[in-house]
Amino acid sequence: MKKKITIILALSALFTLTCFTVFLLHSKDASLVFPSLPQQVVKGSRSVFGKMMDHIRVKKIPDVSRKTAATSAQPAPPLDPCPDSPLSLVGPLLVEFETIRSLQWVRNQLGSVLQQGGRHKPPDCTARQKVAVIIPFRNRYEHLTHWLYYLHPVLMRQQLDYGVYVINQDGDGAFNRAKLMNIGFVEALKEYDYDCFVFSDVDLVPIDDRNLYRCSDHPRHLSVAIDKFNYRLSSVTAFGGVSLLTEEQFLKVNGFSNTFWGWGGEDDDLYNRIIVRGMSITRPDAGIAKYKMIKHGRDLHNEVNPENAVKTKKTAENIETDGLNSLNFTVKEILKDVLFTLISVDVQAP
Ligand code: UDH
Ligand code: MN
Repeated sequence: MKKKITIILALSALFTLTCFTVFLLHSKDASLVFPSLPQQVVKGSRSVFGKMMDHIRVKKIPDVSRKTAATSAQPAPPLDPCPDSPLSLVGPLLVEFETIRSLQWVRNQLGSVLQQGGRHKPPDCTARQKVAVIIPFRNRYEHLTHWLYYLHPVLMRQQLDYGVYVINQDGDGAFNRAKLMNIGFVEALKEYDYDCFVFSDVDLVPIDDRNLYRCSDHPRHLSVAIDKFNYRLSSVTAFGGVSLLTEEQFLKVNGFSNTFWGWGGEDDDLYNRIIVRGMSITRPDAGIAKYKMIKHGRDLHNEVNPENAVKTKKTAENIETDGLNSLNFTVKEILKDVLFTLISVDVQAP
């Protein structure tokens, strides 16, 4: 009899344990089962950079949808459009890169007001534009930290509905800034209905927040006056550094060329594409469109490529077949930091 009871008890304990395991495995919150699951990894295998980012704070976004449904069936009334001239702009800014800033310190400063992936929108009005900031990147962590520290508050004051996309070239093949920009455009659009694209170097920080990161009727060049060039525009056709195009404008020029490997030419080629497609460029006033460039030398695997200058003479021949419509790449990894979305890509360097 005693033996029978023991067997029954053992069997029921086994049954309870099995049920509990099945429940956990089907639970939505996988972290209950796998507490060490790296939640910030969205896709693919983990790079060295991914491992470095393991301490990323994954911000919990409260589930307000259910609460709203319970309290009222009415959706919130739409907010008024934000003013054309944002009211909280301050004008000239103090910008310096001597202070040592860590990514974690910047997260501590700004993380609480941002949404995962480096997103933000004005809480009290509807932004005039949905802006994706695309940054071509490889091994410039220090620059990225300064950039994030200064740009997030500026973009917030400018009342944009924006997201920051760092497009990291995987491997050490020849750098291709232009192709990374095209990839950023395609990948950002998969995520949100952006209507304006800022293509910005990681080392350019505006020193006046009246320089609005907003698109206009024609493609727009923002980095007019850079300290490195004594705050003077290098040429009337300059279009590198920080430039903005709407989705429509970027599609019209078939994006950047994908074939500018190494340093130089891709920005002039984009300028030519704009002219070939019957548009012109606009710029803010040089007294406002001022920038500091973080000091740096030339990077490894981004040497000047003399073939690039030759290619800028052939824009009209190439625009039809070289660009967004011929873009090939592989996404290796997508990381969601609170300060930015990092997309590591294989650009198929030669
Ligand atoms: N970039 C990287 N990693 C690289 C190369 C380029 O992230 O290895 C990105 C980054 O966003 C950078 C942009 O590509 O801001 C443009 O590259 P750059 O900053 O090298 O271009 P710039 O015209 O450089 O500023 C000119 C070479 C400076 C040499 C100065 C020697 N006195
Ligand atoms: Mn630079």
